[in-house]
Amino acid sequence: MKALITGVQGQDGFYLSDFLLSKGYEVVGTRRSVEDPRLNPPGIRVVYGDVADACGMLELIEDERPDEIYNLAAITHVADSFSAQAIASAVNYNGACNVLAAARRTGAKVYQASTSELFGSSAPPQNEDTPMRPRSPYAVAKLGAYWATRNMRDRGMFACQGILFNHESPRRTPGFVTQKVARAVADIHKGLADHVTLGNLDACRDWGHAADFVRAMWLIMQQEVPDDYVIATGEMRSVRDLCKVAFAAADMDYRDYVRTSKAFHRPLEVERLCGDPTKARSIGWAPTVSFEAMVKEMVDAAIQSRSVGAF
Ligand code: F7E
Repeated sequence: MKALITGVQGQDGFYLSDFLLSKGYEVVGTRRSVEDPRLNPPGIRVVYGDVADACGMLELIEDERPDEIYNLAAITHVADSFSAQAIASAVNYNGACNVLAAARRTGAKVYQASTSELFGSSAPPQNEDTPMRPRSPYAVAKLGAYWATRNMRDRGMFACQGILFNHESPRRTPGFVTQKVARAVADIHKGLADHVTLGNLDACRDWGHAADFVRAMWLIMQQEVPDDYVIATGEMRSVRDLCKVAFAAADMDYRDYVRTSKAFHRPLEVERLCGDPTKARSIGWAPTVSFEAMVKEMVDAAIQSRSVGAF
């Protein structure tokens, strides 16, 4: 089996490549940024490819002829998308349409990376039937991709989606709150900083581990009938809870080090996300890493990286 992963240099590309290689797949991944070999997952072939470029995607997919395509390429920072609406749309919506259209020509199956941000202001717990009320340009573009995928499926294509809630790991970039906090703990622990400034500490998320969530992507792709699945742990924590657990992992009390600033608040916030993964459980998926273990892994990795001078 041959898989193509778009956006392979991101966190999920790394874990999914590793998982598919362990299953015996040949894996090709696309990168968009200037080539930095340190970002390439080991054991796979990485080629240039931008999902926003319809011709390029068609050529790539026709040349490579993958059996399965995992469309992970996206503008992923929700906060940044408020000042990049057109780019978010070009990549997260048009990009998904380009991948779907090309895959339809070759007969490849498509997994589209969907997101809990679609639920926006709908109250938790959120499942596949919860009304979608997006609250950012990121989520609006992803909602377009969600419907484009469903429409292609209704036209007979194998097009499926995971509606993934937040998922983290030491491979997360520091623009996301878990890694921002983990690295701040490391810096403070090493005496390199004395505080961290965050935004809304009351926002609540359902945080899982990326390694568990990429397994769900593959499982969704192996079903006989393509469908959409919420992937979540079913447990909700606040950003304040995150701080408490992360600082405690290095024997510190977050109240001594965490400050807040309106500068890190979003123009529109998604206050509470907590998924109901009942449908995913019915196909044999369950998370294995607890919130506490995931946060500790991130803090330990950040302290380790700081010790060797790298971030
Ligand atoms: O924010 C609050 C912030 O940036 C989580 C992406 O993978 O998951 C991710 O989106 C919460 C928000 O992730 C800071 O306001 C407080 O309520 O880590 P985040 P996200 O926006 O939930 C979903 C499922 C995706 O699909 C996205 O692609 O934390 N928060 N203070 C902060 N957030 C950040 N980044 N920085 C702060 O200082």
